Amino acid sequence: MDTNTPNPTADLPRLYAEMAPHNLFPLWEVLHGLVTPTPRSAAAPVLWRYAEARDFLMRAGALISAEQAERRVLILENPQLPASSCATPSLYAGLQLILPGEVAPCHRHTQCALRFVLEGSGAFTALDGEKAVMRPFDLVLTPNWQWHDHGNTSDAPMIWLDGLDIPMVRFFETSFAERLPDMAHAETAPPGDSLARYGRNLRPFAGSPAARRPASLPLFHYPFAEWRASLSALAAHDAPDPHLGHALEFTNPADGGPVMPTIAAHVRLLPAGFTTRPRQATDGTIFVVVSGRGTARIQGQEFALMERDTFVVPSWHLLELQAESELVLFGYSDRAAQAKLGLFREQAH
Ligand code: GTQ
Repeated sequence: MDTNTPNPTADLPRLYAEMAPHNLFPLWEVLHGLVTPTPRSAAAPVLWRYAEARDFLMRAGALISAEQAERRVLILENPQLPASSCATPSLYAGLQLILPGEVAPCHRHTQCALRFVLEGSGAFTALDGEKAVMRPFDLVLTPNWQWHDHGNTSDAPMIWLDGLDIPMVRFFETSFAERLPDMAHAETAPPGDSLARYGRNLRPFAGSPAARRPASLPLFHYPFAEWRASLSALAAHDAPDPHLGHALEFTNPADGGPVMPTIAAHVRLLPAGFTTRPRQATDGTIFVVVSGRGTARIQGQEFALMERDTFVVPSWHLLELQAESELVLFGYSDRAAQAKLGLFREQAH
């Protein structure tokens, strides 16, 4: 046989083997997996039952203090993303427990966080020394690089969902964090101060003393009582959107955009008996069931929904929601980041 005649079947594998130690690889073998015609999420649809997770969290509560743990949290990890601490490839979710009398010490980091209260009333998150007193299904933000500590001065356990952009910050390799020497930040404003100034379509009158909060993110507490009343008002006279039900996004009053630079959050209400048409979107979303019962069909896979369960709808998976009783959901996703990067897409069917 002529040894000069190319023989790709034998020679290409040899070429690959010889290149590999030089950190060189053939694109044509992997291109279709890199540049896919539509998103192929690595994440799985998954649901965590609140009652089950709560039992484990309370057991942890008997074994380690919030102070010892710094943050006593059970990570909701996607089974298709093992050892990643991710709920979706870009987002983290965890259930945090603070027992009566406990504090979670003050720190700050470049990750953005939201808290969505699941149980308990009267504990606080303090942001740069201003407390937000937390009640069930309140949304509280701790945007990046702002000091925050948590404390429970009530007489019952307090549990909330932590939603953070930990995987995005890890991807960009931009994590910085530090502890305040003190357990708690000194009080800088009375509880509710920012909500009073910015929470009701108001802002400090031009010429008033300089605002204390950063101008780009003045508001950090979105109480359940307020967002729920808005959903009820819509449901009283509007027809639900066929794909979303009645849906409202939480906004940053400074610019009308999503609540944080990377994370967008919204709530939706489906009337009893309503079923949504299938919809898919590029922002893999983490949902919490606030109230009601129903079913989520995620790319054909069915999950029964009960109050305070958490579930993941991965990128570009078809979602159909069915409400047995009036169903109220909270959801957060990386849509804020995707929109800035020109990547967000959705498709209604
Ligand atoms: O409260 O700052 O669930 O830094 C994970 C990392 C909560 C927090 C988490 C965190 C926090």
